[in-house]
Amino acid sequence: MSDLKSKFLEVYTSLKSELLNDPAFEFTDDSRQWVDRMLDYNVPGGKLNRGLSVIDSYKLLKEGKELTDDEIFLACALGWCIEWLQAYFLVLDDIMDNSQTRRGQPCWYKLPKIGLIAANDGVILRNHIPRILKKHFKGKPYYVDLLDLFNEVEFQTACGQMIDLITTLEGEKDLSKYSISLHHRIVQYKTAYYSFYLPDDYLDCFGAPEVIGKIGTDIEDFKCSWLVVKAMELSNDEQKKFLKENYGKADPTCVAKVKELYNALHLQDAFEEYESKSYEKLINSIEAHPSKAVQAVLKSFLAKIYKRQK
Ligand code: DMA
Ligand code: MG
Ligand code: MG
Ligand code: MG
Repeated sequence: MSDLKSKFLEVYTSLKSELLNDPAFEFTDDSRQWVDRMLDYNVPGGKLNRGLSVIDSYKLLKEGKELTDDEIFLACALGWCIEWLQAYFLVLDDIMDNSQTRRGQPCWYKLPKIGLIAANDGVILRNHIPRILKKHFKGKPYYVDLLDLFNEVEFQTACGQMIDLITTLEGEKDLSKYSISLHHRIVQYKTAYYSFYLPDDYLDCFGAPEVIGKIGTDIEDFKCSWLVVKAMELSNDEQKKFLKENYGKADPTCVAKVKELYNALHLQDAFEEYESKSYEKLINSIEAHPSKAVQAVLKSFLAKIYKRQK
């Protein structure tokens, strides 16, 4: 493990212990244990790309100047706030998407004795962010800006989740309303603001569950994914009819039929082409930015997601 990552994980342990001893709530042993287990299950188990990027970016923006221990701690704490935000959204997202697995284990709400208590756990996760910020950033001139930024990003992401969900409403399933612009609008709000833009739909369908840590549900859930939009674009009338008959059904044979059609339409090739074209476009616009330090931050982000397998 890199030094940076082990430092980052150390900070998790200390933030968790502060939260478990927050004087604003009189913990009992049971409630403390609940939160302890809930945090370990949902917060640190991902790739940590977003959290680690905060420290990476801070370093790059300091242009080689050595960071103090205090600065490293604060960058880690802020990185963890993003990981907490992500955990909050994922716990609730898995309930709403009726998903089974996440990060290589059953979704939190699927565990015995958890169920819909997970909904409140999500709210707790969200509320931990201002607790962390208050403890470590109160008194800094940018404290209010940090709170405001998390509020802003949460609002945009929640709106993205809303449009992702209401486009799949039962009884109104209509593939012909799915377009690339609707898809862009959904991913812009549900993913881009709190991380970066990319169609993670590709991995939902073609990623290996043991690698991506989750079993995709976009086809069953009638999601307006990049793949189904592209499939509609490439299909003839007969294939469109076939897609309409099989998309959005929980039946595994229907899901398999949709994947067969995706293969027949060579969507994997179409995606690769789309991905490399997007990469070129992004590199060009990054290189047009006047600051070399900002260019480095953006390129390091892009390197983390380009041709990713998980
Ligand atoms: C999830 O989108 C969005 C947020 C804000 C967590 P998604 O349902 O496509 O994610 P996943 O495919 O990981 O369930
Ligand atoms: Mg989901
Ligand atoms: Mg979702
Ligand atoms: Mg997805």
